[in-house]
Amino acid sequence: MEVVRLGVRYSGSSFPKRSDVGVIEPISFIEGPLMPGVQRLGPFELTVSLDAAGDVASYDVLVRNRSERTLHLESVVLGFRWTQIETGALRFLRHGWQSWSFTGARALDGAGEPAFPSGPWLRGIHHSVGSPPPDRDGWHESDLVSVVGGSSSTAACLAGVLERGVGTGVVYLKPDGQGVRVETEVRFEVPIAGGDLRAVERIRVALGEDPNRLLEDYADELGAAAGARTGSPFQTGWCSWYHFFHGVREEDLLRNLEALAARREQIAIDVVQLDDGYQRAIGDWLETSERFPRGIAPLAAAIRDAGFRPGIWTAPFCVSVESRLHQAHGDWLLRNGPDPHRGLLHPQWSKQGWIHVLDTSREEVCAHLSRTFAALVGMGFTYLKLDFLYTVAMQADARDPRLARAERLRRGLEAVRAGAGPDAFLLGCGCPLGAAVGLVDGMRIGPDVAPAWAPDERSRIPGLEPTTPATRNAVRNILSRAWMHRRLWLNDPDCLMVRTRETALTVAESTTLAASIAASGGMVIFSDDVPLLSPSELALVRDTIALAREVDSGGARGTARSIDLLGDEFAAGIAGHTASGAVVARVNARDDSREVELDLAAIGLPPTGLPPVSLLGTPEPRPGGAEGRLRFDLAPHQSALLRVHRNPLLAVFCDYDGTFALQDVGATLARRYARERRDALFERLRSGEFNAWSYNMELLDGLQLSEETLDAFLRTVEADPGAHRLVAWCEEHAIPFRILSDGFDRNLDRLQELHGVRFAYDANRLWYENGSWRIAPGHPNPECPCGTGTCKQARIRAFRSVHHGAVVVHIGNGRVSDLCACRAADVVFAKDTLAEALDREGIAYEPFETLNDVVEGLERLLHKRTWETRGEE
Ligand code: 9PG
Repeated sequence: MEVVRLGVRYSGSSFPKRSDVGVIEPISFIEGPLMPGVQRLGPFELTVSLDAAGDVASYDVLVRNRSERTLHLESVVLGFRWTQIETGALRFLRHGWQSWSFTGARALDGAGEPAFPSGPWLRGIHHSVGSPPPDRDGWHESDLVSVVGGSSSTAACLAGVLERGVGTGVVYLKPDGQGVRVETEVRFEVPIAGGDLRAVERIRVALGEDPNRLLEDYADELGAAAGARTGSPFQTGWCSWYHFFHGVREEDLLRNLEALAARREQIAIDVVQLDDGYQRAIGDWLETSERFPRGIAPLAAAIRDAGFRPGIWTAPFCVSVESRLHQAHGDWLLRNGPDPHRGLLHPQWSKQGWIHVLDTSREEVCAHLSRTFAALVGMGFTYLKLDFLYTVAMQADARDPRLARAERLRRGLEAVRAGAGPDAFLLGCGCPLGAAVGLVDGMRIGPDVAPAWAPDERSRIPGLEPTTPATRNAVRNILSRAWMHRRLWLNDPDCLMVRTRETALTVAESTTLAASIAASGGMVIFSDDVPLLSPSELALVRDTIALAREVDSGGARGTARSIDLLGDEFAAGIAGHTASGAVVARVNARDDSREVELDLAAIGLPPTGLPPVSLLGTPEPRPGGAEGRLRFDLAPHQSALLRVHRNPLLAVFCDYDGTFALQDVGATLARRYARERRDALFERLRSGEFNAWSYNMELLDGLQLSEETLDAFLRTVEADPGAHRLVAWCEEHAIPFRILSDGFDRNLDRLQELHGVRFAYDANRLWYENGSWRIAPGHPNPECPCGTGTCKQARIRAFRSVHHGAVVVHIGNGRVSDLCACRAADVVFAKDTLAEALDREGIAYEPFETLNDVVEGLERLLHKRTWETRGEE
């Protein structure tokens, strides 16, 4: 990697004009060499520090206006040249500015970024700049980050901006002889007073072999620096938008709520989210249209009483002229010279079509946002979909021009968060990606899906084809932005739709959507009219949820990787890895039938002797010649989804209550909140009149314990001092780790979030209905005398049947469910009543006090096992 130049784009006039094509005039560009230390460039002094380690270099730059006048600071440029390319045509990841923007691979040809066929205002909706600077002619452009590589080599180069909500990063690239010019440009677009200093967002340049790996490492650094919120539980839900659209009525929501409650056995989801269509006007989020005559507060209550989490859509920064907000505070808007700024054109939202945007550089606007979201959360809406967020970060005039565009977004989101509180789930949508890290819990990572594969020809706007609502467009971004998941937030791939009526999607197409979501491990929110779904369609929702959850629980950070990310506009597929295998989608995004290949070894899945299993009814593979190579015949837009197993040396199963956590959640709650019943029932359990699950049903089903009281109790539960280390140790050694619990999913989800740890688990189900507990067994086994809701032995046997040769470890403390597990395990770590029971039965075990002791025991076991396995070869 060569360093080329350091440049500043600025204007000597403190209030330069942005021309109607979005270009600042008069503008100057000055440059010097890029090197650590202090240098003067025109009226600026720049201080560069470099932190280089191996194949990664990080640059921090400070810009100071050393003149006495206020200047306009447009951007700071760092230029490099990458020369280590081996062979093959160059391709790069074109990453888009906001959620909906195109993200896919392109050829790094000499033509540069294709000219945008519509005007700069429209271009500015999906690109961080409406018009690129004229000197960027012939350069390719990527927002935030890019990675470039040779199509037939294994060398790749990443350049990315570690945005912190001030500057907006763009990466420019162009071929240059035998190399590639790679430049980052951090845009401020703010006045800088004489003597003032601005810190440029850190720049990361890295070389490596695998584009996915480079992006993951970049996202790790960005997430850590920006305090990314990555610990929310796996999200499942239903959304009104993609069936009812703007026409949604209260009765549609209530009918679906009822249908969801009636089908809870088949599909267990958490969130029920009302989308666009309920509000009185854009901007008036607390008032409803005539289709919601009772307002939204009773809906939140109905959703909650039915046992779901209430969710609602807003476009927090958008304002229509019809709104009361506009009437009362027409002066709160971003402007464009004399006119209010236009954030979008939406004839269904406003007669005049144009939608205006709140100016979050005003304190009173932020206070209004906080109040609005406090009110929504107060009603019970704790899942908040925040849409059209890009509008506040477009090029526009704010009351305080010193606030950069990204800062306007950040201020606005901070105000929403302040009102909504730390526990609300904020979902960004239509949101510039870099600036939102650390504020949102989930993020839409692609264009809208639609009940059609391709964009509607009739509403075609030149330049917007890759971003308009279309399932094809959504799938493309699911495949290309997998690396963000649980590094920056939880990825929202947009809604699953499985219906076969009232849709133009074929079964192959909706299954491709399902397969891409499943293998990505992202959120699963579905959007169909539930009463219309057939049993097989419901099964597709259920299976997609189960598979995505499995991938999501495969690691603390996202484990899904694009297959051949740079090979074509669409990646070839996506592989969601876990320590015990992978869920792999191979996608044919093309419009013709094709025979496609999948090289399992190339995606890190060595052969195990067990054939891969086709999922979601997708095509079976054929052997593809060499070992580990598979072939599929795929129809247009069809995918194959496979489960591939691994053969780990060890597998670790662990009890939760009293083992992973110090307290026993269920037992403590029962003693505290149902003392008398508990004592009586416990006697009957002891005498053998009840089995463990009937005891749970009698005691806990219908338990009147408010969600707030439960949460307050869960906050007091402590993890074993070695718990984090145990999970990390297993992840580091690619050893499957799974909690087997006769407790409840809802509590385990919350405790993972509270403890900042993530694991896969099997457990029983718990939800709230009308304020009381409802429970259902997770994995009962009528054949087993354990009588629990989740038979641990059966779970272990199921694992063993597809992972031959693994030494299975169980860790536990209880004499019922854990004793059952021990009968299927090879090695047992035990304490408390489990240890006593094993003593009585003469079963060998290793005693332990904390999970730190267990890690040491596992360390010895792995050592021995590695040695033995090598010996056998
Ligand atoms: C509600 C919808 C849904 C959806 C959001 C967002 O480019 N466009 O014209 C465009 C229109 C709508 C849109 C996205 C893009 O959808 O992503 O989930 O909430 O708003 O109006």
